[in-house]
Amino acid sequence: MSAAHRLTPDQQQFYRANGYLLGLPPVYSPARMKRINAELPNLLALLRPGETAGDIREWHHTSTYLYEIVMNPAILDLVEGILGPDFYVWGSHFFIKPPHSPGTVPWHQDAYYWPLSPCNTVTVWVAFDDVDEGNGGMKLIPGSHLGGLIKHGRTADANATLSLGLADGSAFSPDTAVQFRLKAGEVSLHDDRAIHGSQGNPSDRRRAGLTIRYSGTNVKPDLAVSPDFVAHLCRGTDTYGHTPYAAAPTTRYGRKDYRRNEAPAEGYQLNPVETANATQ
Ligand SMILES: O=C(O)CCC(=O)C(=O)O
Repeated sequence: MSAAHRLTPDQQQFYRANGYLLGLPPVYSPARMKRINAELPNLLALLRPGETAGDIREWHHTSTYLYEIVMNPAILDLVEGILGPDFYVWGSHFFIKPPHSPGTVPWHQDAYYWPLSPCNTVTVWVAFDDVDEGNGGMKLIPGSHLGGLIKHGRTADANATLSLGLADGSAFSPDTAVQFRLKAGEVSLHDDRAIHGSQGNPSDRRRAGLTIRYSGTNVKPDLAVSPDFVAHLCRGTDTYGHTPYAAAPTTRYGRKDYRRNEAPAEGYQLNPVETANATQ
């Protein structure tokens, strides 16, 4: 485990202004990350025919292997610097692009999909591999979280791994995007309204990342839309009582079973509040 790092006022200010943060100290040493990667096949072995690594969503509820990552104190320290002392974790989702895979992630804002209100969610993207422009690393439009939510449409990109996205040039300029570059064991942070996406991976290198979603305890899930929504309190106390909490898992590798129609393939539910308010 790597040494704890508390965000500096400058880092907090940068995140507030730009909607993302890079340049953080690693949360796992190379040796630890190697051991984490060595265990990953045990999780992949639980996938059913037709499923891909992208179907490993919220398995931190059922696998101590992932629960330990989402509860890593070095990660929680970073999140606390953004969300403050009281927050929970509710989401985890692998984005793995094998070598020579065309799959793209279209430009999108996470909050457009999630049945959560208000917008107060941070994603921690944990690099399982070195990621950069060569293997389809993520890109993000700085400051785009400040402009509100934009209506998403069906994407025309046949390689897209999400069904909805924002067309290039629709109310933002992709030329201003920042390329995320991380070493295995490092993380980036991004705001749930920041526009981001990624290209395919033409390289010989795998590009694997685990996204983890943390929300302030003031965030209320719409349980009518996502009746299975459940969280784990990470830090502090929850005086709001909006969110159901689950017990920690006890099995090293366990899969979550999805209810029929529970979630579309991309793993998000459309956010009824935010889609109604989105502007074009
Ligand atoms: O890993 C990627 O390329 C995209 C990740 C993403 O869309 C997300 O964190 O919401």
